[in-house]
Amino acid sequence: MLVITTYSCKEVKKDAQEASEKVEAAIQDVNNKMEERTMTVTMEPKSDSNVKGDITFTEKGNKVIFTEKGNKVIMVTHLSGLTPGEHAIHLHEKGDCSAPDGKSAGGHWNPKNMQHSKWDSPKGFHMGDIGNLKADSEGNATLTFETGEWCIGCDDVTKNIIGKSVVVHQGVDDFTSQPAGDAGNRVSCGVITE
Ligand SMILES: [Cu+2]
Ligand SMILES: [Zn+2]
Repeated sequence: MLVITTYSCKEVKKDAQEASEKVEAAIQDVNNKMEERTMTVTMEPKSDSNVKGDITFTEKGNKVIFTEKGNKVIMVTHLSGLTPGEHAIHLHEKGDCSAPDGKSAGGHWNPKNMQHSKWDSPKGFHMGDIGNLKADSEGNATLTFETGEWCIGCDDVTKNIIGKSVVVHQGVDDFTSQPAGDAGNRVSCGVITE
């Protein structure tokens, strides 16, 4: 009896071991199919400012489980040369930062024809209405923003951020004034290109 018990105990352990190896292999398989795209946008000074830095956009998701619809884009912004305090940051509709005042970037990216507002406002908002970031006493600012409403290079024109630009303003976005939150001069601009 004792021998049999020991034997079946070993069998159970072996089965458990095999099962956990199978689970690990399945997880590995899913991870291999995880989609991750990263791109960096260089922010250049505009309107005679010194505001520069870079922004990375990373799309993370899983085509197998969540399909592309469940993907998220994470935006990490690092800027220097700002005046201390809050500054508006948006995605604008044209991927053109050539004008010295940044106006070549056009208005806010608004593919769904909504009013300007705060991100996630129930009244609607522009797809470019990221909001404000805060610079410290040295003029440095960091902002991490994450959303499932954007994609990097997908077919949905209401989500695809490629070909748009990032604009940082001298002033604060009041989330109310139309069409752009009364945020003042454009002090930094960068084009989102593949
Ligand atoms: Cu703007
Ligand atoms: Zn807006």
